Amino acid sequence: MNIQEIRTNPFDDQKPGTSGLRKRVTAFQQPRYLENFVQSVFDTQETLAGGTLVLGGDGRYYNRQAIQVILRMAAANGVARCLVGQGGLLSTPAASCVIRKHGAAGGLILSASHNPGGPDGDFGIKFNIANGGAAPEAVTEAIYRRSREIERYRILAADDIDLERIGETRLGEMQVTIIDPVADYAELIETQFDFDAIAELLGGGFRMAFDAMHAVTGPYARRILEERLGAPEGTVRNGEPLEDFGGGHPDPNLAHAAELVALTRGPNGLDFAAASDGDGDRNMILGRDCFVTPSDSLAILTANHMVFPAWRDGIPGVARSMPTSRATDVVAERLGIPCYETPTGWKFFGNLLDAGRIAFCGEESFGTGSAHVREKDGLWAVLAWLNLLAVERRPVAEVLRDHWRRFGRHYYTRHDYEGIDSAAAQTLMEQLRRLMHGLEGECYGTHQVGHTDDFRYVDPIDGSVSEHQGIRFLFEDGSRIVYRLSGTGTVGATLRVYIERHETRPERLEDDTQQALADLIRASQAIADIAYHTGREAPDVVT
Ligand code: VG1
Ligand code: CO
Repeated sequence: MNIQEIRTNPFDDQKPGTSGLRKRVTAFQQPRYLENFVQSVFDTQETLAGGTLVLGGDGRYYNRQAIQVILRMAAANGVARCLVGQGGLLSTPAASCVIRKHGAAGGLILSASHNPGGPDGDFGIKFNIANGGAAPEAVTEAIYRRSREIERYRILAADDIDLERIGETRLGEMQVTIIDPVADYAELIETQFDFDAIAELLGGGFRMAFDAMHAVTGPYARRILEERLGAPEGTVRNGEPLEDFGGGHPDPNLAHAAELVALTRGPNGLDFAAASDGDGDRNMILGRDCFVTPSDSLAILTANHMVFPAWRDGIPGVARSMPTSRATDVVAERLGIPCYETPTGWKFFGNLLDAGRIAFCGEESFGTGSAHVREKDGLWAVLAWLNLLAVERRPVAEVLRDHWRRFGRHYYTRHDYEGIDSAAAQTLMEQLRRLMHGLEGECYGTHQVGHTDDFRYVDPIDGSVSEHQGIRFLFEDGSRIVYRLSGTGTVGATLRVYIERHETRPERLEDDTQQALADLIRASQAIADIAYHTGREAPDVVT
């Protein structure tokens, strides 16, 4: 075996954000950049030596090169076995599933999620632990600390291995198994839902489309929706994973999946449409002439958990990220189960899921999932909705309206101010932190500020504390405005402002969201002096 010890020195920008280390492709192409981060993982995660590592990514530009480097480094660092998705592909939820099923010590997932790909786009790498979930803060901190003092990395001098041929090979002393990226996941997901009912729905004139946005979910959706459940060929659109996602932005929202949205409009619109993101963990759910917000989706799935075979006998609890609307809280209260509120980022659900405290969890950012894996799961959400519709047999819009009539409606919007100056963004947040308590009692239109705070999370399972997770303005009438800075951007800073209001008067339930929130939106801009700090009169993206 020809193991090389290569001298290196630290980069100072390898601090993982909300979801791993995410940078421009050009940053990762710097000599030693990827190697330093990966060696920092091996240096701090001692169970990897002698253990199994899962490896795969969303297929974006640089995926294959990175996989070859990581394989050689894994071999040189004593990993016993590496499971790699064929072609270097593994969706994020599938990677989580494979880690759990095969008792791996961890996994490395290569993705920048919904960020654009290609030579001028973004790349990312994320370490997942043995429970299949993204590493918690203590682990990412240790990796980051190591990256600041690294002096050498280890790599095997060897040729590239063939990522296409399923089966076993060796790299030095390490066994490499190229696996079908879909098989384990497809087997698991079938245990969660009533596949017979869904197949019957799809065979009975129900019209749907799934947009894989030329990202990783194409092969998964084809196998499960078309081959297994009998949806007509062509149901899965843009199903070929491409290195640049066909030039698109693999972000399933109303702006980036506009073509799909158009298919659901008008009397001839599809009954159902859905999309997923670059790495397959996000979802967008549409019905004819309607869009289900991710916050409502979590609430509706929670209210209807008994239609899912895996949860027929009840659910222990649910969780949502703090900025996600409180629609699920209302349902949980009615069901008499706890609803936990965690900081942004799926990793914060891990302990609750491991402890069996929650069945479902979700984020407003198009993330929904359950205890079947430790990542959010786009196809899980799509199948959950199909399972629900197979039982309900009525249009999505009716399911939605019926939910609002029973629980009230949480008008909800997120305003993003993107690519703003990082220092200006910090100043804005610091000023808010200083001013917030003084604004308690102030009135904005008819909304009076009640309590304000800077969200601090104490993990109910291990007691770990996460500070400064977003500034909250809670109004006396139950409305809420939340401010936080994004932890996934690669240029400047992104300010996210989350605005919500709970409406229980049935005669007011049909309003347009931006209209229904107009005075709170104005308040959100005034309270934080957004125009002054950012020079922006309006948000760049409204969801
Ligand atoms: C965003 C979302 C957050 C999500 C994260 C990763 O983070 O707001 O809810 O968990 O992306 O999603 P931020 O820090 O930019 O707000 V993904 O699909 O990149 O794994
Ligand atoms: Co994603």
